[in-house]
Parts: sequence; C-alpha cells; structure tokens
Amino acid sequence: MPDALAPLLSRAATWFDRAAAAGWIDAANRARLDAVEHATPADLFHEPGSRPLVVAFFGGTGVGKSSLLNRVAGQALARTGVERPTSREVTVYLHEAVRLAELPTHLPVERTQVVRHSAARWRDVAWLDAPDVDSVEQDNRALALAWLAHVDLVCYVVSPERYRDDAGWRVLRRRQHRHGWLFVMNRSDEGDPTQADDFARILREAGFERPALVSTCCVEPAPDSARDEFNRLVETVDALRSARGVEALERVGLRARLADLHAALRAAMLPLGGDADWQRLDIAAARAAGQAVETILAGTEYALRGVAARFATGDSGPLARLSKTIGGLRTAAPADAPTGHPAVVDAALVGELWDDWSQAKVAACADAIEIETRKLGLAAAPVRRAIEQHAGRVGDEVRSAVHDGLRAALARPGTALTRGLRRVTGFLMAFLPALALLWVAYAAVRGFYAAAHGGAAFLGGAFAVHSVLLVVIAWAVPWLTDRLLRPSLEAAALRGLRGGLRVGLDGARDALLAGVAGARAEAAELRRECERLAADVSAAREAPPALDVAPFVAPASTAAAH
Ligand SMILES: Nc1nc2c(ncn2[C@@H]2O[C@H](COP(=O)(O)OP(=O)(O)OP(=O)(O)O)[C@@H](O)[C@H]2O)c(=O)[nH]1
Ligand SMILES: [Mg+2]
Repeated sequence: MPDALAPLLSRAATWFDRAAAAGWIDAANRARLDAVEHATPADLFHEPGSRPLVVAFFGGTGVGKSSLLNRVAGQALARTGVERPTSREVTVYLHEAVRLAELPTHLPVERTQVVRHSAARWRDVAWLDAPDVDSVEQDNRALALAWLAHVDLVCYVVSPERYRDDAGWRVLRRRQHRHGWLFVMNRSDEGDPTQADDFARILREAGFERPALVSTCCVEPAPDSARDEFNRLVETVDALRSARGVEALERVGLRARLADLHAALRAAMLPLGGDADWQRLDIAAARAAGQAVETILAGTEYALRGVAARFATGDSGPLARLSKTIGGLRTAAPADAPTGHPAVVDAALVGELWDDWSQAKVAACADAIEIETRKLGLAAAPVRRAIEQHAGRVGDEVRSAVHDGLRAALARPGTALTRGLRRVTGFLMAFLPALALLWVAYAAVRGFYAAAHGGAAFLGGAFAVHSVLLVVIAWAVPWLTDRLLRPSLEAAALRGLRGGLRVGLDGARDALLAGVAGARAEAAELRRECERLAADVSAAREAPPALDVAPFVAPASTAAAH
C-alpha cells in the first residue's frame, strides 16, 4: 500500500469507530469507508519500493489476451484455444529476481500460475493474463475483478467483432480513473481499420482525451504492419516501466482511492451538521420545550388548586375570603378534595402534581426535537440520548422544586406589606389598650382627688362603663385590623406551588436544551477532526505525478455507478 494511503485510512478508521460508537454515523457510512480500496499493486511484492510495473491483459473471452501474453513471452505460457472461455486462472509472467509477497487472501493461490523468466528485458514488468471479465462463468469474472486492484496498467483487449457492445468494458468503466489504460484492438486481421478509429471515438466519449490504442494481430503472418502494432504496445509499456512510470501510475490509483476516502469523509460529516443546522435545531428545541412548559403549567393548575385547597381549613382571614369571593384568587377546589389542614408538608403531598400526563408531555417534546433533528439531516440518536438523560429526571426535579416552593411560601405567608402591617397591628394591640388603661388610671386618680379635696362628686358608673369601653376599643381596633390582614394559607400554598412548578419546569427546560447543546459540541468536535483529516487527504491528492501519464487515464466515469 502506498505510504500516503495507509496512515490516512488508519486515521479515518479510528475516527469512524469513534463517531459510530457515539451514534453519529451509521452502517452505510462505515460501509462507504470499508469500500475504499485498500489493495494496491505494491501489495503483491516483497519489496514494494523497487517493484515492477504490473501490466495486465483484460477483456472478453476469445479476444486474444493469452495469445498476446504468449507473444510478450515469446513462448506458449498461457493456454489459448477455441474452447470458451479458455483461461480459468491468472497467469503471472515475472522475472525470477522479483520476490512476491504472500498473496492477499482474495487472490486464490490455486488459481494463479506464476511463470518465472530470466529475460532482462522484462525485469521491471510483471505481466498478467486474466480470465475474461464478461464471462458466463461467474468465478472467472470475480477472479479477474479481484486482481484489478493490483494492476497499474490495464491492457484492455477487444476484437473488431464485439468492441461496440462490450459487456466487459461496461464492467470496467467504473474503474477508468483508477488505472492507466492501454487499449488493444486484437484480431485486426478479421476487421476493418476504420473500426479502430470508431473504437477510439467511443473511448474519447468515455473521457479518454487521447486514448492509447493499438491494433494487433496474433496470427502468423500478420497482414501488414498497420494491422499489427504489437511493437507499439511493447514500446508503450517500455516507456512506463521506469521507477517514475511506476510511481506515476501508482499515484493514479492512489488519487482514486484518496478521492473515495474524501467522499466517504464528506458523507460521514453530513449527519454532524453545520452551524446553521444546529442553530435551527436550537430554535426548534427551545420552542418545543417552551411549549411543553406552558402546556404542563396550564394542565397542572387544577391539580395545584386541589393541593392548595387542603390548606383552606378556616384559616383564611376575612380579607382573603373577601378577595377570593371577589375574584382574583377564586379557588374551585375539586369536590372530593381532601379536607383537613395537612400536618406535614411532605413529598407525597406534591407527588400527585407530576403524573403520566406530565411525563407524556416531556416525551412529546423529546419526540418533536428528534423529528426536527431528522428533518435537518442530523444524526438523531446522540441528540435523543442527550435529551433522554434529562427527560428521565424531569419528574423528580419538578416535584422537588414544587415541594421547596410550597415549604418556602407556607413558612412566610402573605406579602411583605401585609407582614409589615401585621407587625404594627401586633404592637398596637398591646400598646393602645395599655395607653387607654394609663389614661383611665390617671382620670380615676384625678377624679378621686378632686372628690376627696374639692368636694366634687366621686366618679360614677358612667365613668366605669366608658373606661371599659375605651380599653376595649383600644384593643379591638388593632385586633380587628390584624385579623383582616392575616394572610390565607391556601393562597400562600397556591403561590408556592405555582412558583415551584415554574422553577422546576424552567430548570428542566434549561437542562434539556443544555443536552442539545452538549450534542452540538460533540458533533462540532468530531466535525473539526474529520475536516482536518479530509484536508490532509486533499493535500495528499494534490501532489503532482512524476511522469505525464495523461493519455493513459480518464476522469471518473459518470456513466457507471461507483
Ligand atoms: N484470427 C485471429 N485469431 C486470433 C488472434 N489472436 C488470437 N486468436 C485466436 O483466438 C482464439 C482465442 O485466443 P485466446 O488467446 O485464447 O483468447 P483469450 O482472450 O485468452 O480467451 P479466454 O482465455 O477465453 O478469455 C485462439 O484460437 C487464438 O488462436 C488474432 O489476432 N487473429
Ligand atoms: Mg485466455
């Protein structure tokens, strides 16, 4: 495997593992990475740095692939014949000095014939003769395709008879940007020279600007040199077999693999979304959570009043009762509301306020956020997980907040104003009667003195009655005022319950939105890492080839699916 590819594939695999474990990418993304071709021509050799150029004859059955290899070798290596298909194995024609690596498992050894030679001429080239790619024999076709990944230069052989409707070419077109291509119109003795031009036109249409095409004839004697350009085939391979040629064609394969890797990374980034997607999700999530809070608040009001009504056991002052009657705090306690002042403000008292209905509203909110996540094309699983971590705790959190709110409100019923005024009335209830008593005492002493020394009449019953009245009035006025100001426990309880519920729901909403924000941060981190990796892949693709191999390559086919 070329040096640049292995580390990038390994980094990508690590990233995909992480993203998949967190639920951000799915099996289809993973499959796309796995589909990036790992196999390369260098895998075949023990010393990839000084490996030969791998040239292989591919094509339909009977076009003369084996005959061409035999011509290269100058001897009958591969079986040729009238039986179709003839070749059922791959023949590798290789110099004896070149050491093969252990063959990858997808290349069956029992269907590979390695023929060693000592011809210095082909020291730098490994020739392959593959079975037909359009075979009725599935095995043949699979074997030929398995070897393709290990080929630098594909010598694609056609015959004048079938070059137009060539099933093999349709199979191979999807690989046209992955190799160097040299096209051979063999059996030219059976066709017309214009057919080669027609074939060249078809190749240009397929994306090969200047297709390298030779005509050959493998029967002796060849009709004329124009019909047998075998020497041109050999010269072309000669021109590419240098170290620079090998490197340049290896780069063609590498670029194709890196393009696939880049596409796999880009596809894997889609479920992570961009800033705009997450902003839209934030807005939608805030709206869904806000609606859920308002719905739960409104739907729990009746139950809140029921709980608050349990504190309405004759404790309400006349003012509170009056104001209730007038409207503002009108309580419509359920007919079967438990009566009797609760002795203990415990969790059970507020527990009934959070029921299955409330929890269903939280679940509906989570569903709404998940649907929006999917609509935006983001991975739903991690967002859902982040939400559910909080959603499960909402009931307990709200109950606890309501409990706290109720206790705090009951501990300090009424408003700050009424509490202040009641402190004044409390003081006046003692102070005014005491003042009245002092005045009565003073008047009694003065009257007694006047009667004893001045002859005035002694104080009579009228004085006594008025004195008692004065003292009573001095006490009764602040007492009555205090009674009027005494707050309603029921109203205090209702206020505490409402406040606690609001605090609990707001807290739950914030926690839920924080969960979404957490998922967003996780996605952003993964995305940054993936973008760095994609940039490195792009940079590796940019390096220019050491040799111009433009005539031998074409851009990726648009006619065939990858
Ligand atoms: N007339 C003519 N016959 C040829 C030519 N080249 C090969 N043949 C014959 O065509 C037949 C098939 O040749 P092979 O070399 O076995 O063809 P192949 O492409 O290897 O076929 P498979 O192994 O079945 O895929 C043989 O009988 C050859 O003698 C040619 O240029 N002209
Ligand atoms: Mg053959």
